[in-house]
Amino acid sequence: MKKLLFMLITGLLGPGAFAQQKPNVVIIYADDAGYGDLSCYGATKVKTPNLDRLAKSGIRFTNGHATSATCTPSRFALITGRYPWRKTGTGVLPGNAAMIVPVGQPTLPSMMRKAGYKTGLVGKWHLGLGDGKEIDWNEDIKPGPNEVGFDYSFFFPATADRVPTVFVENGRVQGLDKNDPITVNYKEKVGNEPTGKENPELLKMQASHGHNNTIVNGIGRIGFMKGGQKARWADEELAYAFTDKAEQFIEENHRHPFFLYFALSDIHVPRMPATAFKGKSGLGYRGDAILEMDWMVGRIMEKLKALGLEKNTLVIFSSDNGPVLDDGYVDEAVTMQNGHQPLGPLRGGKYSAFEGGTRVPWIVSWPAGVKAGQTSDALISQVDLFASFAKMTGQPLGATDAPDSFDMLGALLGKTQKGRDWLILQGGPLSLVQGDLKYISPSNGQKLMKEVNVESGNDSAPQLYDLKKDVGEKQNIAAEHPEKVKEMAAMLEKLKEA
Ligand code: NG6
Ligand code: CA
Repeated sequence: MKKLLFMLITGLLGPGAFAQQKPNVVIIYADDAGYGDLSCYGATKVKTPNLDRLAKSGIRFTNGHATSATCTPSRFALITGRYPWRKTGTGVLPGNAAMIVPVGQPTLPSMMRKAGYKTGLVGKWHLGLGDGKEIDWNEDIKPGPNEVGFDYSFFFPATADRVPTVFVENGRVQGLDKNDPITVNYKEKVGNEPTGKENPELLKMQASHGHNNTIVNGIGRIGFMKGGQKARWADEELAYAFTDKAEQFIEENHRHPFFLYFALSDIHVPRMPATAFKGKSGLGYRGDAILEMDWMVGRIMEKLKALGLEKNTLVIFSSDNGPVLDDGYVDEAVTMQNGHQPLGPLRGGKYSAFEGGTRVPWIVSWPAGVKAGQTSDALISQVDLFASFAKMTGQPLGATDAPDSFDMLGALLGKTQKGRDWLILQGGPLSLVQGDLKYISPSNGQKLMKEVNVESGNDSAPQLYDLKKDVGEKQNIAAEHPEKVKEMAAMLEKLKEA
């Protein structure tokens, strides 16, 4: 009888009727947003009302981490459930790199698809494209996100400062004129368009370091390109273009459970926000980009509300690595800092082994499943989202799937404050966090990365910090605890082999 009733209702309402019980999942993944860049994390010089509201409606995590202090490796971990440093070639990729996400192995989106979700990527990809042969930007570009689990994708290949500066939709460059084919080269100049190096007078924003190859939209890029004139984006439209596509994906798929990975370009360089945001923060374009980022979050929340989905949608906001002020352009982030503290109480920043490299804003909201108004100190990593969502959606994981991903669903949903017992972090050197202690392995690189003005965390001696007492990592207590240092160094080695 029950079965009959089920069949009848399913027949009447369609297969989505029951599946819709599962929450939709939206990961909003900012680029280079620091722990102190949001007002709900203590920023006072800039306001992020939409993010603050999101945090109030759910949980604000104080000890949530990206796996790494740069983009590509953090994204690799998020998508594969595997630590990036286990695989070579997972550092920051050029725009013409081959895809590093293995085809045919389970990924976070392919797992969600198996669980009955429609899956979409909108925004920054930066995990490579193609199989290693030179990419032909004028044909179907494969493999890419659609071959590793996304039903839909609209993205730019690498970063906003790397060529090609075009959108790719489901493997095709958007708006490409066949008579003006695209060529990309990261070794030498192609075509005869001006470069930042040869023609700095043509730039609307000067480079402080690097970024002096092909000029697109008045901005010097990393890498050279020619062709595709009509397909090139204007930086000022990135936020609108991505938000429109994200909304469209939600609109088109809201009758099924959907999984949207919304990877923002903000607040990465070149910071060139929409004109509407320019000058609005009083902190230069970096602050204006924070306002734009917050606006994007607001638009997504409004869309969910308009479709009646705000209660049963789990929204996560986080960032791929910590903050940096001068990342290669003269954009007033430094001169107009005006007291803003992108790191909050942390030390280091983007690229760094100190907490500022990987400890990032992390908000979870799901009104139907998570109690509002919580703060959690649980230690969690983005590498854990794979196993946690597998648990949530009832997907079994094979023995070799997502090997570094732990089921942290209880912590993510605020059922417990207990997170991981330990976590490996990647700045330059690897660190091991265990309980309150953090061990940074010795390394010989420079201590201060001068161009970006970030403390790397490199030291030829081992470092040990008590994060509970000293989240700013000011007191290296390694000399007082030689046994602990030895133990944690050995544990890190063992975990690396595992
Ligand atoms: C660096 C770039 C920096 C940024 C970074 C990647 C220079 C001088 N610096 O090499 O601007 O693009 O790579 O950032 O070129 S990430 O957030 O994608 O990891
Ligand atoms: Ca980044």
